[in-house]
Amino acid sequence: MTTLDLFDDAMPGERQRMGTNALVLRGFALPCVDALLCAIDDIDTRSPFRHMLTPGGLTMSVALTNCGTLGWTSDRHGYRYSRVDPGHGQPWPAMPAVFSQLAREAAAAAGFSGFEPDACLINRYLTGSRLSLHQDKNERDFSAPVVSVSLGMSAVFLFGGLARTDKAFRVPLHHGDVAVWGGKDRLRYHGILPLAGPPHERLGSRRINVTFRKAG
Ligand code: MD3
Ligand code: FE
Repeated sequence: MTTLDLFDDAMPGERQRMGTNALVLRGFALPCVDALLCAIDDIDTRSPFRHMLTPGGLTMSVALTNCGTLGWTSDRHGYRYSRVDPGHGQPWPAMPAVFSQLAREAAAAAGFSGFEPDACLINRYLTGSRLSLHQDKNERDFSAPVVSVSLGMSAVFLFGGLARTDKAFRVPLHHGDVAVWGGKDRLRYHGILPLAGPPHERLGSRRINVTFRKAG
């Protein structure tokens, strides 16, 4: 099987189930990509992408920024949500309306009505960047879903189980795809394989992932 075969299975408009409460909405964000990219540029000027340190003292290969009331941060003391950008001590940029509307609509399309995220993490991958297998456990309320939007280069998402050692399966994520995780699937281990493959026509050798959560 070639890489192309792997990335061939997704057509805009398709809904692919990954678990009982986990769904990929193929191409769901395509109609608002221009507005999303414009808003991300604006956020980057006020709270620039940066590589954070893990509690273990390693520099993350993924660069990140945030918008919304609460932003996810990491340093030697651990992972936490913060109301201010630790780079300059000011609040994170407000969540643009195009972001919150997309998150609400995608959550509703997946069966989670009334999703009002207060946290939006924006991850930037370059070729070779990866996110090792982890759980998202820093949020207060696990009953709200997580909504994520993929932009730019395609990536291979690893979707494991509730234990780190459970076998993980691979799900390709493409430009414009939106994924929604709720219920028990919300606490499954997951990660992103090292970014590889051809550059994206619009974003070059970059992948941007925008993740919405109810953190507070
Ligand atoms: C599955 N981000 O920021 S998509 C993260 O593409 C993160 O940047 C990846 O994992 C990325 O924490 C993966 C989003 C994602 C987020 C939360 C999840 C997938 C999830 C929680 C449970 C299961
Ligand atoms: Fe995660």
